[in-house]
Amino acid sequence: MKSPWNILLVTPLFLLLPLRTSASPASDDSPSTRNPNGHTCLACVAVVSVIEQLAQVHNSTVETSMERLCSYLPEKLFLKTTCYLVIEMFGPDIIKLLSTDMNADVVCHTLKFCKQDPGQPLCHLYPLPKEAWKFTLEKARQIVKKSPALKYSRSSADICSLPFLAKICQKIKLAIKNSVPFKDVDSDKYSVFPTLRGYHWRGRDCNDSNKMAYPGRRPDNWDVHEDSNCNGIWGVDPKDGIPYEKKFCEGSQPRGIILLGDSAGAHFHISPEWITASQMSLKSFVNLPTALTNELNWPQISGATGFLDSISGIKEKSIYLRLRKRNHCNHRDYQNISRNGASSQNLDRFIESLSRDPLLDHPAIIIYAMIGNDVCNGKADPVPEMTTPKKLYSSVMKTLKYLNSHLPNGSHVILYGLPNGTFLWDNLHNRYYPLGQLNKDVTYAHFYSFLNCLQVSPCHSWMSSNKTLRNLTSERAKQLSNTLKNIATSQKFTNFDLFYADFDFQEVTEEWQKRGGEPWQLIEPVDGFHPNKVALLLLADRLWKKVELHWPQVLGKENPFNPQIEQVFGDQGGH
Ligand SMILES: [Ca+2]
Ligand SMILES: [Ca+2]
Ligand SMILES: [Ca+2]
Repeated sequence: MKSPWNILLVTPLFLLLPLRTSASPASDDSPSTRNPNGHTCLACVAVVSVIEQLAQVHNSTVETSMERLCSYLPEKLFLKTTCYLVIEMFGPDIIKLLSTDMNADVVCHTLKFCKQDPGQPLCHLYPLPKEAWKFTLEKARQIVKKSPALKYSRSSADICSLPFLAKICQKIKLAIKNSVPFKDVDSDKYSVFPTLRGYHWRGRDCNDSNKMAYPGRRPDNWDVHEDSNCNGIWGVDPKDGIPYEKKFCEGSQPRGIILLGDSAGAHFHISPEWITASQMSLKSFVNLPTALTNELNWPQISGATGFLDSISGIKEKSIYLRLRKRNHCNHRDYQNISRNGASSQNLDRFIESLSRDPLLDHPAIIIYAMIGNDVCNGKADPVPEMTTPKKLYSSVMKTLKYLNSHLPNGSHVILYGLPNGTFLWDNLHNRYYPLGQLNKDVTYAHFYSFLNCLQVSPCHSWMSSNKTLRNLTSERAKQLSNTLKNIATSQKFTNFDLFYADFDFQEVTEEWQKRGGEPWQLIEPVDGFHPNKVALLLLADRLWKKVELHWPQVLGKENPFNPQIEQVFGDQGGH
């Protein structure tokens, strides 16, 4: 093991971050422009905080609390093994430092996971120690002076240099890079495997050894012999000799739903249980391997393409489930073409992962929802990095031309506007951040400023105490929304009609409040940025109602044969 500190990055909390969160560029070639130590520092502070707080909650030693944390982790993806390796390496130092009342910031600076570069501000999550920072740090350094762990180089971070992790790392990287399923025997871009861009992202392949059988295609010979479009409907009615696909679906105008989105569309979510010591148990990390192999996204329960029963506690359903309910012939016809960090400026790097044959497949509803990264980034000066209306215009036109040559005639494209993100600061800044709840010492204002200091914020300009900057960002977002609106009203394409819809977060919040909810309950607690699953479903509900009212042709008709389909085919083979 030539660089054992990398192990640390593979413990769950550490993995959350290097995989790039929402505002990171979708490309793999631009990390040089970002603070290379930022994510490492953030991850270290999170893990050390959890260890410290577990000790506090259970009134145990630091050593016991580290073992407790590792014991909670699943064996899958070598998470538990890796955790024990990490405590073997860094445990003795962490024990020494935490037992002399050093906090997580001091520990991570002492162990050199956090670094203050000359001329740069000191980044810290917790209030600074009472004694001068330099003095405290010097004291801490003396404590671990002869530690072997300090000798290892912390440069050239690569989480995947460990032999036993190389394989899984490669799989995840490949899935991110191509945005197509890792396991796909017939190469039709549909999979029988859930994660690694499999059927959590697009309808399950019902025959993975036949590339002419996949969700969304027009049935081949009315699916007399096999289910060529994976909607679970095939064969011939013995009573009259008519193929079921013809009988139930002909003229029902089937259609699929395709989202072109960012981390919000893919439902980026870090479970608060993973960093909240008081709630942590064996159950907390059960879903971690699934999340990691989905790039920390949960498209299977997202607002656009979610197909699993929602555990959100609200009755609203995803756009896909509503389309399926309207016409059971649409079963499994969904694609979530989203990426963390996606924006109008980098969509061209993965739009080719979209799968639709203009001649063989049914038309589709495409939702273009790049809702944040054109105005959001983590730079110290975020404004110059924002997309201009002119740049947006030309990249969206390029995307639409691409779609026009790849979509079946009769498709529909909806351009979704950008939100006004000032609600983030307004609703969160004085609330306690998950890591700050136990001791009431870290608010979202502190957390945001820590992210901004490290230059790893998903959206420096909205997650900021600077009101002028927040307003300027909203102003730009509004200009970009107007650009999208102008495109939708002025441009015509041969293979689809084009619409624009506002991102109605304000309205959704008001509706939520009418139900007795609070606005902060709609925001992801750990990143303090993304809309959570409830917000996504409420937004989907709002969009659905708008489309149904103004452009009902987009959704198609209700299929009168739905009850018969249920009777003959049950759940149509599930999802
Ligand atoms: Ca396949
Ligand atoms: Ca297939
Ligand atoms: Ca079929």
